[in-house]
Amino acid sequence: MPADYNGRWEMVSNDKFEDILKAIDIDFATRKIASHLSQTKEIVQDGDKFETKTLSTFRNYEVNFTIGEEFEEHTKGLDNRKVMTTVTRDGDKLVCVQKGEKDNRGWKQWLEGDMLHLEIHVLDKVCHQVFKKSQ
Ligand code: VLZ
Repeated sequence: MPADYNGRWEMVSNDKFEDILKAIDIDFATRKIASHLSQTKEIVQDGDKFETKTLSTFRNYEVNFTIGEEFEEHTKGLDNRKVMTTVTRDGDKLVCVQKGEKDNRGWKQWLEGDMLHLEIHVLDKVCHQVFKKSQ
């Protein structure tokens, strides 16, 4: 049985998110707001298909993907770039590569008990977020 990411996940920590925002050229004022937001993840997973929503009081971000299928991701409301995105599995981990203007861009997501971990990386910056299952 692959890891089950279905559900609603509430942010409990967000380490160095502002570094990521800076690395993707988000302006100072937006960074100050965005880095203090509590984010909620809503994930609907059906086999290899994922529908994900990252929600906050300031902005929401939605992205849907199928494991192993490259697609063009428009980072709407973030840095508004187009990247070529592929999400694969490494055991129970999801590993995302976002090819585009910014090198080494992507994220990894995994479960530890009822916690969801997300590590976001761009250039030499790494952010670590933890979410707790709420539904
Ligand atoms: O996560 O792609 O969980 O499948 C932040 C929105 C979204 C609120 C971050 C802040 C996206 C707005 C992270 C800042 C300007 C992401 C994937 C893995 C989604």
